[in-house]
Amino acid sequence: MKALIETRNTRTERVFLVGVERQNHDRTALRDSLTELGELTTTAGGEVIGDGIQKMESLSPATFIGKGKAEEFAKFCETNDVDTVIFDDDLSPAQCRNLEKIFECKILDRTSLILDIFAQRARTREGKMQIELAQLQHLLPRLTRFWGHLSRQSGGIGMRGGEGESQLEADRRKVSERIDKIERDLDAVRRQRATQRAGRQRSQWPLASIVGYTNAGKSTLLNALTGSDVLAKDILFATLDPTTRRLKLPTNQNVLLTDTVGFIKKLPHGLVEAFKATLEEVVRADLLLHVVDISHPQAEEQIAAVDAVLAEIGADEKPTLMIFNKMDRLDGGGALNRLQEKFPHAVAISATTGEGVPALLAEIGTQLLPKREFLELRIPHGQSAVIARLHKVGQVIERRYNGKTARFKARIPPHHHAEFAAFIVR
Ligand SMILES: Nc1nc2c(ncn2[C@@H]2O[C@H](COP(=O)(O)OP(=O)(O)OP(=O)(O)O)[C@@H](O)[C@H]2O)c(=O)[nH]1
Ligand SMILES: [Mg+2]
Repeated sequence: MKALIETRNTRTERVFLVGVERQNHDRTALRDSLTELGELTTTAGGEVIGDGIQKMESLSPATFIGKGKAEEFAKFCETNDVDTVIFDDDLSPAQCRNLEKIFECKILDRTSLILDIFAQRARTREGKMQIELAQLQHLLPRLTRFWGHLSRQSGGIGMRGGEGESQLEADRRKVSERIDKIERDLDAVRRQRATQRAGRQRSQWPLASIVGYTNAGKSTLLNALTGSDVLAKDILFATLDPTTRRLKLPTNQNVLLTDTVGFIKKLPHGLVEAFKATLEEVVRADLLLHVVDISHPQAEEQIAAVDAVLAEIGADEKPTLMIFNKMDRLDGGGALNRLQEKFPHAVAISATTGEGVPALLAEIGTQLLPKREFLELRIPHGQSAVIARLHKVGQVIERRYNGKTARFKARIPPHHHAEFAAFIVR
């Protein structure tokens, strides 16, 4: 079955952004949020023509911003040939419809925009299915507005759909069938993942997951540590699908390192839901490596946004190593000093120059150490296979031979405990 919502290139859309300044909220935060919305728009292939802010104490249930303000913005949009207006906050389907009547152009919210970028980026079958599901669920109630007089304007950002629109129009049932089908397929894919995972579980290397705000340098770090070549680019959401690589620490300990999708402020809940399977790597990790772009003026807010998503997926209690990246871009130490005070164990690095990476590896080793159990063993010389095995899976710290047995002090991964149980002295 063909996807109902598909990605296709369209001409550069002219976009106007709208933000709301609420009482007691500071203006810089809103400005930064709009700047980010602008970056998201560019990432999606649009061109920002301008933006407008309205100060409001309470939002209008009908039109989100005030009707008068909306009309004022609409006039600007008409004069400047704007195709699409994007709101920094989520709109209800009714607000979308009402605003569309005022603006007479396509109205999107932040969530639709992020979903659209994800749709463009998804590469694996699972990624594509997850995103299509989230899009169908989020956009479906909002799509209705394009069925009327504005149907000509559908397509483009947030609305990329091949045969989609007419199909939707013709038969809503088809959409829910499609949702069912994706859900079934996703189930199958997830079962397959679980099998792969079980296979990996047998190898029992500890798992470390790289998390962080989008564009923090997660993929660059994975590449630097493991010599892989995951796409690392100065765009938002360069990575969608997780990549796992083996990392051998200087102590010879092996770690499975996963790079995955970046987080963002106001990450749509539906998307977190949709990506739960992908993010399972994060949930299952023994250690989280939280990469922060320390050169970003909003570094602290970004840390908070990442923590919020971690809490949402139930991974906020995990042992976490804070990594302050892009040290090479810092000139003054203002934000760095403040954040180092807050996170005294953070490791400062530059993933591009390699500065601080040896210290990072040592710290990862230390953090994962409790994964190994310290044991004293007595093994008869005759059991040479067991002795060889011990050297292979463990780290022998001390060895003494007396008489017919050899005594060892060694660290071994706990899942190998059973193999040596008969020989443990202490
Ligand atoms: N100057 C400098 N740039 C860096 C460093 N680390 C990463 N970058 C750059 O930052 C940009 C984003 O890097 P990525 O590795 O793609 O970031 P990411 O966290 O994987 O981003 P997403 O996958 O989009 O969420 C790229 O242009 C990198 O070259 C660093 O230590 N110093
Ligand atoms: Mg990446």
